[in-house]
Parts: sequence; structure tokens; C-alpha cells
Amino acid sequence: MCDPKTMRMEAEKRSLDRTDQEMNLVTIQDGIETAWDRLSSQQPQCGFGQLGVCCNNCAMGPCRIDPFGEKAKRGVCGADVDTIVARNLLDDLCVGASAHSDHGREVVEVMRETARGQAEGYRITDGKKLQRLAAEYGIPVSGRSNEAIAEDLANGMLEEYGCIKNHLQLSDRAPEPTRAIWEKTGIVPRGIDREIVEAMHRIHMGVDADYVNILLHAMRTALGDGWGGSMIATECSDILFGTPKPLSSEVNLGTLSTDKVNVVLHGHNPLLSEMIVAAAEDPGMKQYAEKKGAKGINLVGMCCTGNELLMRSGVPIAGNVLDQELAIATGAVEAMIVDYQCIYPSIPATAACYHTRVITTSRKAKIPGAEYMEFHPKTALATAKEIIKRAIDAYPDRDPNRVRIPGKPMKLMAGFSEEAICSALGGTYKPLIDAIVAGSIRGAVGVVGCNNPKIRHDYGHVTLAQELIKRNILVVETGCAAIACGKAGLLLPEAADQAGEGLKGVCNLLGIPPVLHMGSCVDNSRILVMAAKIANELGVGIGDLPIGGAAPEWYSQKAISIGTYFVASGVYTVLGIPPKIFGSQNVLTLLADGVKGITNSSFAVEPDPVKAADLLEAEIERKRTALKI
Ligand code: BF8
Repeated sequence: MCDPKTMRMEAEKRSLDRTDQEMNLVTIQDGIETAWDRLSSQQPQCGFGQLGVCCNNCAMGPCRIDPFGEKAKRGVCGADVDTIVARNLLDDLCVGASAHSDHGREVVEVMRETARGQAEGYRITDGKKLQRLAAEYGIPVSGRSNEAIAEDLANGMLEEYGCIKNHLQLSDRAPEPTRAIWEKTGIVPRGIDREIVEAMHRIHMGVDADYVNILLHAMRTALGDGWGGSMIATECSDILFGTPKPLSSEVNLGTLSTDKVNVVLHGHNPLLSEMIVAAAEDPGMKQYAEKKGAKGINLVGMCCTGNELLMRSGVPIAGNVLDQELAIATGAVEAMIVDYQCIYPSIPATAACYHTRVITTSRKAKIPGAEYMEFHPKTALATAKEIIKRAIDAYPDRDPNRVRIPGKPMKLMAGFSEEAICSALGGTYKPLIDAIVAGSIRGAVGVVGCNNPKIRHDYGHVTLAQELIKRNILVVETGCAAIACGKAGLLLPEAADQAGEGLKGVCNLLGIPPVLHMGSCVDNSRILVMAAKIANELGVGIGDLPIGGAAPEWYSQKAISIGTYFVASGVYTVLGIPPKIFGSQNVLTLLADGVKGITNSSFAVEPDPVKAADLLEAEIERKRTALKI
């Protein structure tokens, strides 16, 4: 591809955002390999794999079912296509639920170490939330220090991972009609790790072969993530670092600086990134940067750890998951500091083309070619300073002739925790409910999830959000979806001009955007809590509400878990990328239709975001009619 016009067309085809297009062009011109190139080199991708009909679980295999011919209708063990497809889906879901929940466990452990005075630099920031949570767990608060309460709360939450009481406290936040459905169907989550371990057991050859039974357990495992591990991650992060409130900041690759040390914080857990922010504020660090010729230190976020920092401290965010290579290709990144999840293993190879240092920090996520600096709560601040120092040390190696920072940052508004939304409404959801009942707002949709190079970068998120707000449907977002809409200017109050008259009026009245940034992917739990509170006010289940969910560009197993706990909680969910289940008509029918009879919600697959908006709107109207509003 050497013709400049062709290269530009390819760059524009890859991404929606101008700054991303500019950097795509640079990578194409300079031959810097990205996910788009690797996707192309993988073509054609395995058709059996896409249908979910391969089984590589045991040494009698690998097997694959021929979905079209008469031969090979069962694996060597005798599993048919329904069993194999359902088992594979549960396997993927477990990976996603584990990622969220293990992240949550680390936050609780640090909360406990903080309470015991064993974690350097951490403190209890939101004492009120701590006390509210303690009350939910039945922990006495009167006359006790925050530290004593936090230690008990951490122990109570950690117990729920293994769980001998067979009950997750925070699942009681779900409305009674929703919990009754779980009870009746036998999908009440009994523990966070427990459901995942049981799922692994069921996947073993010769255990669960009934696809319905397997999929019901998938729901239970996902509920343990949404109402357990993820919710714990969100709540304890708020306790330690503060519950987000509306604030302004900036987004896109233009947030990188031409004359400061650029440090990109990429990954998921705020435990690391919050300490890096604290370390970078040390005046000694700034002086050190100046000594090396820089004008200071510019911290920017990426992916969900970026969302965590943006939500609480307004740290600018450089981009979402498909931006990680593009950021390095600006030639202006001194260090990319990562913990875990969604970090391309090839990042050190990309960084090797520049002066960029990739620093891994988690014992469970090492990457060959990266520098490793193990991060422990006990010595967190000291390690964070050492990491910043390494970033500064790279600054003199920056080649100014190779620096290409594209465009200007886009402004945005973020920080819409569930508490912040409720307080923007005046401390109660009544005004929102009134607007929904009156029809000026038809309903709400959570647009969540990743980027996937199979879909034009950000196109799915942005187009779907635009379509929904036009139809007076409020959009709440998390993860890479929120970053995509931030780049497109949809997280600004002025974006209400793109909304239908009813939604526009409400947004203008409250001074909020029509697309609300609710946080990282574990913060989808904030959406659950909001839905539960609204359902409780109306005296109905979540499945009765005129709401929906969508993951237009998902790639991650975490998204499978999120989508499944949405559906199991009663939220109709549209996926933009087909999950690997199309090899089994039975699995497909159950998830797209059969489940409706259980949770009054289901999955749909629709790659075209305009058609996805049609589906979501139709579902919202169906629910409105049933509610007689
Ligand atoms: O947890 S949205 S690509 S960054 S998986 Fe990853 Fe997907 Fe982005 Fe956050 Ni969520």
C-alpha cells in the first residue's frame, strides 16, 4: 500500500475519530504493525471457531462438529454441538467474570491493608459510602473508626468470594421481583469464585452435557460478577479514592504533550494508577523532569484505568483499547504503565520502534520485552515514584523529529456515578421517572464495551448513541464506549442539541450531556444499581423497565459476562459482534428467545448500529406499553 490516497482511505476506514485517523496514517506509512494489520493477516479466520463448534477441552480432541455435513456430529467423547457451543460460551464467560472479580478482590485486599495501616499512600476517602456499605453487611458503625469498619467490611466481602453462606450481600440490592425470578430459575449467585469454579467443573468432559443447564449456570456465574465481584470493585474503589462527581476534562490522542514527559496509564485497576497520580504530584518529580529538559509531567489515561482516573480526578484520557498502539506511534510517549487486561502482548514490540518504555507491574501480567516493576500496596507510593522516574529518564531519548501529536483534545464531562446522577436529579429518581412516564424521555440504554478492529473504530458506539438520543432515549456508558463518545463530543452538555426535543429539554434543564459517562467496565455495576433503584421506586422488576443494553464493538470475554448479567437481570441486550454460538440453533434460540420467558429480556445480534437502535427502541416501547405508560 504505497499510494498516499489509498493509505489515507485505509486510515479513515479504520477509525472514525480524526486524531485516530491521523495516527493510523502514520502507522501505515511507517510500517508500524497494529491490530488492524494483524486482523488482516489472520484472514480468513476459522469458520468453525466463529460458530463455536470446536472443542479443545481434552486430549481426545481437538474435535469439531461439521455444522453442514452428516459426518462428525459428535466429538470423540460424544458431546453434540449444543453441548460444545454452550460449554465454550460458559468457558469464555468465566474468563470475563474472573477478570472483573479478581480485580475486585485486589481492591478489597488493599482496603483491608489500608484499614490495618499496612498500605502506603492509601486512605479511606469516602467514609459515608463505607458506612452505608457496612450497614448493608450488618457491620456495626456507631462509635467505631473508619479503619475498624473498613477491616470488617473487607473481611465480609472477601468471604463472599469463597462463600460458605451461599449468598452475596449486594445482590439484595436487586428489586424483589428480579430476585424472585432468580430464585425460581435457580440462578441466585452463591459466591463469586464458587460459581466460576463450578463452571469449570461442569465444563470438564463427562459433567454437564445439557445446554440449558449449562446456560443457566452461565447466568448465575455472570450474576456473581455483576452483583458481586464488579460491584465490590466499584464500591471499594469509591471508598478508597472517592465516589465520582461531575467534572470536566479532555479526551483523544491530542491530550499528549509536545514538551512534557508523557506517561500513559493503561489497564484496569485504580490501585496502581491512583498512586502514580499521587507520585507525579511530588514537587521533586517535577523538578527531576525539568532537569531532564521537559516542562513537567503529563499523565493521561487509557482504557478502564483511564476511566477510573478521569471519573474521580479529571485526568485526561488519551483513548480506548484500539488507541494503545496509536499512542505509542505519536513518538511522544515516554512510558506506558500497565497492570492488566486489554493490553496487547505486542506492545513492547511497538514501543521498541520508539523510545517508549513499557512497564508492567502485576505479578499476574508480565509481558516479554517489557520492563517489570512489581507493585505492592505496602510500598505503593515509593514504587510509583520509581516508575515515574524511569519515565522521566526516557525523555532525553525522545526524537523530536518523530513526534506527531494529532489535533487538539476534545472536551468532555464525566463523573456520573449513580450517586452523582441521583443528586443531579435533586436526590431522587422521581424527576427522571416523571419524564419517562410523561414520554419526554422514552427510556434509557447502557452502551458499553470495547473496540474491535472488525468494526470501524468507535463507529458502532458513536452511531448507536447518536441514534438513541435522537429518539429521546437517554444513554449511559462505561468502558471504551464512553471514551469513543467522548472523542465524538457526545459527553458535552451541548450534545443535547443532537437529541430529540424531550431529552434535550431535560438535559438543558439539568446542564448534563445526553450521554452520561458512568465509569469503567466494573462500573457497569453502577448501571445495575441505578436500574434497581428506579425499579424499586416503581415497584417492579428490572425486566419491566423501558431500558436496554448494547455492546456494539465488543471483543472481550468480560463483555460476555456483562451482557449475560444484563440479560439475567432483565435488560435486553444487543451485540454488534456475533458471539461464537451460531453453530447451535438451540443455544441461539434459547438466548435470543427462550430466555424471554424467564427474565423478560434476551440477547440480539445486530452489527448495524442504526438497526440496533431500532431494536432497542422497539423493546423500550414494548416495555412502556406493558407498564401502561
Ligand atoms: O474493561 S471496554 S476493551 S478496556 S474489556 Fe477492555 Fe473492553 Fe475497553 Fe476495560 Ni472493558
